[in-house]
Amino acid sequence: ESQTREYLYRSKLPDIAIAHDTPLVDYVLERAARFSARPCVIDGKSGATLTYGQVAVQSARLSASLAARHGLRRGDVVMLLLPNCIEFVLAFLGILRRGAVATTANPFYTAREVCEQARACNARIVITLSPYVPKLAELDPDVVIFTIDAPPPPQDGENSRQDGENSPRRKLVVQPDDVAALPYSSGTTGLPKGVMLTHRGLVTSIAQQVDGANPNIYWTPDDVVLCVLPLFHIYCMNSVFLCSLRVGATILIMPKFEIAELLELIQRHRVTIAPFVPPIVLAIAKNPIVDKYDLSSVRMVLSGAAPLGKELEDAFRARLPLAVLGQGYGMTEAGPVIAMNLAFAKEVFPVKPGSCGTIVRNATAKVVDPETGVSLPHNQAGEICIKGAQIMKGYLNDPEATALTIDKEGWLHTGDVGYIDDNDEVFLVDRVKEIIKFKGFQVAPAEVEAILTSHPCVADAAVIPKKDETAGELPVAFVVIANGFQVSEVELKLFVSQQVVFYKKIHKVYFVDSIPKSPAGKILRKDLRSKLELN
Ligand code: AYL
Repeated sequence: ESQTREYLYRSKLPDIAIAHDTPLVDYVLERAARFSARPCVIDGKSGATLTYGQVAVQSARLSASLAARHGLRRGDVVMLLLPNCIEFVLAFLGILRRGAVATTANPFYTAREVCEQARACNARIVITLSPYVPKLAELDPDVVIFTIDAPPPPQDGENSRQDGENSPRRKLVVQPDDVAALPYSSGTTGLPKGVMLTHRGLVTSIAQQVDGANPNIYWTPDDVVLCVLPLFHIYCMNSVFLCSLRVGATILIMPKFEIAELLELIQRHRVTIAPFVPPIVLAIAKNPIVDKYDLSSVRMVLSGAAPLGKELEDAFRARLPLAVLGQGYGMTEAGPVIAMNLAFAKEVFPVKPGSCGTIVRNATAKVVDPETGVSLPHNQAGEICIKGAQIMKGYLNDPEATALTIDKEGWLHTGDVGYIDDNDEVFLVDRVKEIIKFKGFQVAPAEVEAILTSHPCVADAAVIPKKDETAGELPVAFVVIANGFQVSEVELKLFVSQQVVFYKKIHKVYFVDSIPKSPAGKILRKDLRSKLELN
């Protein structure tokens, strides 16, 4: 219980001064005037380009329009239900300029999933495309639906309206502890919850990545950063979009992953930075068409959000020998970046394959025994905990779940099991949380279990991950049929898939007599996992 010595881990990079009190948009666009004529965002498909100057002006205009037309105010929540597109970037910045909050959702979500999130965070406005409007039919009629592909005509005087954009008053509108982004995550247990990321937290996270004399990730205004991962997910929102703005790089937007198109875009735009997830790394490592393209411009490839196997790392390196490949490790609630590969730094450090990076600067980590809470020395595996100004403020309207994740001393418990080696590199080995990761996307077992048990023929259900070569993990279900009822695997799979986005679908149903549970009623997921391995 009482431990004489705490084992704490920090970056090898020195701490830096961070502009904690600056609103996020001012911070990321701080040097934009210097780059104003340079390309900021390019739409990969059409080639349409906006410069930094245009992004600054158009996001301010959109911000003023949301305020003038819809009365958008500080603290209001706006949902972005969009694929990757230039308008996502403009809308996100426009919302935050007002001190309002951007909650992001997957446009492939079913109506049920979209409405649940929009209602839970009391979204006042939804910014989307017209094909997705039917998903919003069940929302309160007061919610404003703003379609960017069919926008209303500008109102008189709207474009000329200054609305205090550059007045000193605006600086006072946004406070550092105001929520800026509200992505949803199920964290270590239960249903998806709104993760409150503040201006201060996000400024800190971006500074930890790209600021300082020796930035952990060294990007310059000459870099072209590929934006193929979904902007609604924190990885791309933070480490691709916001970090690119901060350094003045060009963001090349692709709405969805398609291998030939991606390779073609890399070649055409001389992409230098490629942030990926393991399934994309796998596709590039394995697909023979890669040889048909000139990918020599790529100097840095980041992988994160799910484990990257050592063999895959090697196979990929053989394919793109000129690029530095490394991993970042994060979690939405952690702000999100916890560790980042130091081979991406301006002055690089030696790193090992398989590592998830080194703890980011201006932060502290520890590795604790999940049973006793005692902190552990180098090379011993335990639950990774992180502390710093970058972590979430908490879960929206959920103090209990917040207290389960961030302890009284401010440590965020990740639910990831790993160790930190003698070179201070993080290696993840397991998870002690429920979450399933399908191609880096989160699946909350509790959500799928609730759907299954809502079926009249199902008495009880448990959903757990099954290892898979391409997806990493697949959700599979153990189901207890209610007495006297009959239902097939096919029927249950269909019942779930009609209510969820593709990655939450059930890939296999195992019918069982009972679900193993602890005396307190918690599903013993470990027992089910070992059952799967015997199968
Ligand atoms: P969420 N290797 C293995 N597992 C990982 C890794 C990794 N490199 N990164 C994340 N995970 C798992 O909230 C881990 O279980 O955020 C972690 O708790 O959707 C969980 O994914 C969190 O899932 C970056 C790099 C953000 C990574 C991220 C993480 C985004 C995933 C910014 O630059």
